[in-house]
Amino acid sequence: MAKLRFMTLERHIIEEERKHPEATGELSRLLSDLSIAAKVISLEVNKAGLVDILGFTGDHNVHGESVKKLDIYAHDMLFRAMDHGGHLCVMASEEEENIIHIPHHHRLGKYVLLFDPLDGSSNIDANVSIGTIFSIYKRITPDNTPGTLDDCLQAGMHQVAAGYIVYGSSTVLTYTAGSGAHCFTLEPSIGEFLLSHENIKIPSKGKIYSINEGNYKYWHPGLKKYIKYLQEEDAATNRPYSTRYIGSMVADIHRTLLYGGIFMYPADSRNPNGKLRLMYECNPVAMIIEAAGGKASDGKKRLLEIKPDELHQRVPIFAGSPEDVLMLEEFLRNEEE
Ligand code: AHM
Ligand code: MG
Repeated sequence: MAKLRFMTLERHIIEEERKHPEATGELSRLLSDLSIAAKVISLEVNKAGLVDILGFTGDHNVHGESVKKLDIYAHDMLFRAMDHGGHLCVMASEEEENIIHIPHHHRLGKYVLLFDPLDGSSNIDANVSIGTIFSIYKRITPDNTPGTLDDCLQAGMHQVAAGYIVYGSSTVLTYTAGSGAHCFTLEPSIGEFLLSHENIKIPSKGKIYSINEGNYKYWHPGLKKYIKYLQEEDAATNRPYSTRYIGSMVADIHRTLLYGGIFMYPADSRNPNGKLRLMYECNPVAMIIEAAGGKASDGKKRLLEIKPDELHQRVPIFAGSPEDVLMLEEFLRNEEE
């Protein structure tokens, strides 16, 4: 097997930025600050099974010390790592109702950061993979003024970079800054993210579908037909598909990126906009999937083209191998007619 280049995340980001002669290095420094927050969160996530954290605010660990809920801890850590770098003018987090201003004594930058500090947090207590998701835009309001809600409410196609970190059997960071999606694995003893997959290409068609099938009763008829179709036997189209559903979007998306197939969190009769958040979860993941040659849709159109109306807006998502997403869209369309 060909050996990968020995490449740290830091060096990769700098090399990527050098491809753009107009770049100032600010985005590189921003991503590098983010990776430091990821390392600290990873450390805390790994300790979750050792001490009696178990994810609940107000609990006490074995030493009788009160501990923060892990998702609040991750939120605070990201804020503290990112507020003073001078790269950002505003942030928004899935854990906070309103936009987060940069404290006035820090320098303001030209970027906007949105994040889901700890996605899949219902899985923490079972030692199942969870993750952090981030999305970066350039501000649209004038420089050197505090960022606003308008800076945050941009369509996903305007993201300049996006990524996620999966805290799993190892900690893996995947990012794109527009040209390709790249994966790095944390080497814990030296504390560095090392390149593990460069320029990932998602298979054009997969063999796995990923959805919470317990909601079957509430689905759109087109979706029911599509899932039944995937379960039928047909050697020519590689069916039946297998099903895998972790219930942590980052982990389900990471597998989809590497193995192909389709991840779905649809709208249904109880949740007409689905469950997952456009700004914190779906847009960044859609940017990564597209950078790897995949597709991400709300069932009808390209997810990255949705113009958001509110920070915590939910959206149905279907993301993965291009042929699988196109087929799903066709099933949904056929039932509309
Ligand atoms: P969270 O933001 O509260 O962690 O919820 C998001 C998670 C996603 O990671 C995952 O895809 C989805 O919720 C699973 O939801 P469900 O339990 O309804 O299948
Ligand atoms: Mg989430």
